[in-house]
Amino acid sequence: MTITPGVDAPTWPAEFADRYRAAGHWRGETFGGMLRERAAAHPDRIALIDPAPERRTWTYRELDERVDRLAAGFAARGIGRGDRVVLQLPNIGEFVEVVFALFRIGALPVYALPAHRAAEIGYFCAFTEAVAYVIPDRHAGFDHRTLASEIQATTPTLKLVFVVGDPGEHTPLADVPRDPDRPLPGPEPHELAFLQLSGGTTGVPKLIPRTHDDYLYSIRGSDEICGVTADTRFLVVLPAAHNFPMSSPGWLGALHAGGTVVMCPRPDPATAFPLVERERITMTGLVPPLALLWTDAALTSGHDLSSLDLLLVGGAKYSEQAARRLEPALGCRLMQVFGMAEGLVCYTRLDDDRETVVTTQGLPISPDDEIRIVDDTGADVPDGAFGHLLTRGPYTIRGYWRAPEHDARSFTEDGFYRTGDIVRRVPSGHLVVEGRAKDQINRGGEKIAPEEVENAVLAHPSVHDVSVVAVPDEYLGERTLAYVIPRAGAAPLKAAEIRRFVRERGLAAYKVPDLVEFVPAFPRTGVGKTSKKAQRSTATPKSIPTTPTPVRAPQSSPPQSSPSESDVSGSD
Ligand code: OOB
Repeated sequence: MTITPGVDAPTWPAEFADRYRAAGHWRGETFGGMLRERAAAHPDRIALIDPAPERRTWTYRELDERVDRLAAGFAARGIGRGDRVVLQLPNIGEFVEVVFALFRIGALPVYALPAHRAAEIGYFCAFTEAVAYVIPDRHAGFDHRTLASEIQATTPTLKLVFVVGDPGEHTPLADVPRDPDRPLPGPEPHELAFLQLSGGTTGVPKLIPRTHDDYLYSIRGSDEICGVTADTRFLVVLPAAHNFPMSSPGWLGALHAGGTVVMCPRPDPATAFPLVERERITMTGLVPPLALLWTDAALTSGHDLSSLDLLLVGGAKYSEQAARRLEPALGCRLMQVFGMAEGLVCYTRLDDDRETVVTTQGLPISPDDEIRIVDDTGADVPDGAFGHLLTRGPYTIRGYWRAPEHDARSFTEDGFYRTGDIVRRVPSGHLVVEGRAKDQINRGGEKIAPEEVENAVLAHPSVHDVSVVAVPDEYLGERTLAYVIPRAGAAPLKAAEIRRFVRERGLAAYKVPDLVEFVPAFPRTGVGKTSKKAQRSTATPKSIPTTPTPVRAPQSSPPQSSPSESDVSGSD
């Protein structure tokens, strides 16, 4: 494996890098440079709109200038090239300013989600030796300043906390900008731009190192496939830190094309529909549960959604029945996306026939995306059969950041990423996602590593053992069920106590088990390991209470498991 200094992760061998440059995929551009060019080309176009609480707009010139001033301020406070900065902002204009300011310095944003709490943030700050943490004062009823103080007390590298809003004992972000007195050297295009979080199958999330060259290529490709132009008005509905709303084609795609990005503070139709109407939104991306909600709400909404041209749905399996209902209800075109923060992104195409759009998860972005579909032994399956998806290409990482032991499991010797997804390829080349072989739960697009939740539950003194599995859910696709064996002689346990315990361990709310069942023992495999497969199959409907959803969701097919499913994480 090739390790480039400053990258801290395996990267592409020289012959591949040369090939990707020769093909014109990697063009030697950086994100800082991209914004500069757009600002020079169309300074007065609106780049960014933050509609709440008062509507704020940024032209490309204003955004570029504010980014320069913020970058100069960060640099003056000692943030330098290669430094890590944990970023945990909701969908607000400052998100974009901070990211581009860090890009200009060559410092690396570490993209935390707004839902993350002490366990995740503490880990990101410690593992990445972050020098700074950027937060809102309060968001969704949670005071991020208190969390920041706690983490600072235990993380020696974390010298700076910047707050959007009332800073408390920390530094207001508004005090940071200053006039640039010297040009910043900036990063090289082959260097890292940021660290993205992996969905995760392991006890703690892995970090995904993406370079300017590779990420910009995926964005250019996405723009072309999705028809993003300077007239595109993209609504950021999902958390801006997630790879899907960031780059598929996302807010970076909209800015790359010279379009307009509109931040959406909450994803519900009551918040989003008035914004679609007022800001004449043309494009957005949703996870399947939200697409269901929007589809239903559109039928009775009095809002004018006629500007909406293209809606991308991905992040989890979108049922064919739900896909068929979307276009007529919302009056726009549907595109399915199957992607991963590690790289590979597949889209259905604008000129695909309707059947292909509703029944497949699309084709890879690049002709140089290499796809292998293999059986459990690693041999290629016959055409049309399903198997494990392996991929390698110009925007798929060759290894995680500082995690050689995970790399050995997650990548083949010749550099293919083991996606953990079970797919088949239809004659047109489109992939259909059939299921998953990795020990991961996909809760409406939010990925949960059972091991991370199990570790939290195991810390409870009255718990002898725990196994967390997915149960089908008509709205979210999957929810989490924790099977718990109480410790002999311990006081009787209640499900609510386990849930509270996990929350108090500082895990994000979406990782708290939806259901808890107490059992005397776990089913075992032939070699005596816990059989999650058996546990999944015995999750009975009685253990699945009605999902509290604001509207009645249509019946969607449960995630399929395929005959070749084997648990690559070794839990079966
Ligand atoms: C996106 O990225 P991640 O990193 O949160 O999750 C990746 C995993 C995939 O390996 C697959 O298991 C699942 O999410 N997934 C889908 C899917 N899209 C993602 N499973 C079934 N159908 C789909 N359409 O989720 C992501 C990144 C970029 C664009 C879109 C999604």
